[in-house]
Amino acid sequence: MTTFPSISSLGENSSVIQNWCERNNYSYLGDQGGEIQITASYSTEARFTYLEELGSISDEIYQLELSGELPRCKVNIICSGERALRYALNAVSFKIKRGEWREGVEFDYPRFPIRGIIEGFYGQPWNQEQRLSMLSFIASNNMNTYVYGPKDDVYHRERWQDLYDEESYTKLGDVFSESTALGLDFYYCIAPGLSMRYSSEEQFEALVRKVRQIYELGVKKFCLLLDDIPEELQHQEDIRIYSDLVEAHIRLVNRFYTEIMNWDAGIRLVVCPTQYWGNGNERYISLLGSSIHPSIDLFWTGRNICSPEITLSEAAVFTQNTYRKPLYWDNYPVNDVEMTDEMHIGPYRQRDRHLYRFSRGVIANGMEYAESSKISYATIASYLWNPEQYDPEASWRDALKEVVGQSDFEHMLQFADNVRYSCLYLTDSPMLAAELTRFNFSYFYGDRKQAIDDLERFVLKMNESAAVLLSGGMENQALQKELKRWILKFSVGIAVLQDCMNYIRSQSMDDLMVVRHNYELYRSDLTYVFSDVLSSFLNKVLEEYYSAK
Ligand code: LTM
Repeated sequence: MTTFPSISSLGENSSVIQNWCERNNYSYLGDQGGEIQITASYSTEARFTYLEELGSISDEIYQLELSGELPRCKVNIICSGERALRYALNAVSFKIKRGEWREGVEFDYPRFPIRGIIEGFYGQPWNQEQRLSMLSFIASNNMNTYVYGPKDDVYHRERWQDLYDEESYTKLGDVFSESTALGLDFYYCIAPGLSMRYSSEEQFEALVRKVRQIYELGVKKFCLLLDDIPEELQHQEDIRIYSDLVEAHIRLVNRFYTEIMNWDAGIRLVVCPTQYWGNGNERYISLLGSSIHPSIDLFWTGRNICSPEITLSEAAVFTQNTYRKPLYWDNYPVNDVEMTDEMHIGPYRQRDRHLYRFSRGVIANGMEYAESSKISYATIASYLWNPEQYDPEASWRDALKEVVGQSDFEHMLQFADNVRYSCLYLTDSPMLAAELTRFNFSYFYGDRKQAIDDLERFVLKMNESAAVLLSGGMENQALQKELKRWILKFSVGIAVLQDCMNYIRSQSMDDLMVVRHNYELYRSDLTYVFSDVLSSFLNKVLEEYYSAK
């Protein structure tokens, strides 16, 4: 375990610094005696409150001045407020952990205004421990929003009219309090669309009563989710009153918004439309966008449910038709429904570097595997902070180190490099693919024995990593448990590769039979690892492409 330097701080913001230290495993020694002496002040000067680039007011800007060398040094922070102070402290911590401490001054701020995650997947919702750990993780990665909307929390969707029971209500309250303590915005989502009769006064009142229960916890940010429901009106009473679904939704959203704004002018509402993906100029989304209150944000997943890329022109079409910038509900790393054989731990990609100028922000939908989600979430956080400088590979390595721990990093990298496939990246295994390309070339045009030796060495290294990851001794036990299914498939794939090496070396038909037999076993397990990189090679082996003749 790394030991971090102790911290002291001077000034009126010491309680925030102390709180941050306690949550981030730094020992806090009061106003003197710490190895790092921090002084922090809030400023209302324009450069700390106004982002010219976005033409908006911000409370997330900081300046950090580092003097001296670790472990004895001084840090002077000037910032726009408490949130910005936390980001400055996170920056100090990153520098310590990554060994990047340099004397000097830096000024920084996030590019996307809304940067967060949604627990919005189908499947087992995170348990309370996972949820609280996730809040702390995203806060330490400079995100600012957590959205609660697990499809399988019955009170959120199926039994949307029922008030929370005492136990669930207390837990939700704790999640809200913890979010607030960490400087995160907490959004509560309600999803009445599976059964709601839009024309019913009684059901509208039930919706308001339910949301009021959450408001009484202190929550002021809500989402009305109308995704994944019938696209046509279902109830005869509604069909009689409304010409179509969008008319019912416009009426519902505006009425609901007016109602909750009467409670409190500080309330914010986000709506997830029934048509939440596409070009952004279709009839439903254009009518909804042009008819609901301009302060309501709209969730949008891009051109697809899981969009391979998000471009500026797509964002512009959405804005032209809905009169607001999209708030992206990005379906990555989620792996529910048809994606349950995949594990999405690769880096975030293919979102335009300038998207922050054309959108309200990004909320990334997680996997039910909380620890594994943290790997891609860390890369998303770094993209959202500064997309113009975002480097997916560098950020991914940092993320692996952070989530997996330094001691298991190299082994995890060997594995994770073969588990990158998703809608953002339709291939996999770049290291193995490069190794196989080298093998092919030198097998046919170079030194055949050397080619076999080199590939075998690479396979042995992967095998060693698989053995360590399966041994049960990883620092992050929860992660190991979640990934076990994929690590097992990885090790089966490696075993078949080893069979191939035996056959290529011996050229014996018996060895080829072993490859054939084990390849069938490998193929019968649908757990997705290696994408088609390994199977393309195995098919060639079975076609006797590497016959010595
Ligand atoms: O994406 C949206 C708006 N809704 C659902 C999500 O709840 C689900 O997790 C993803 C991925 O399957 N797809 C959806 O349609």
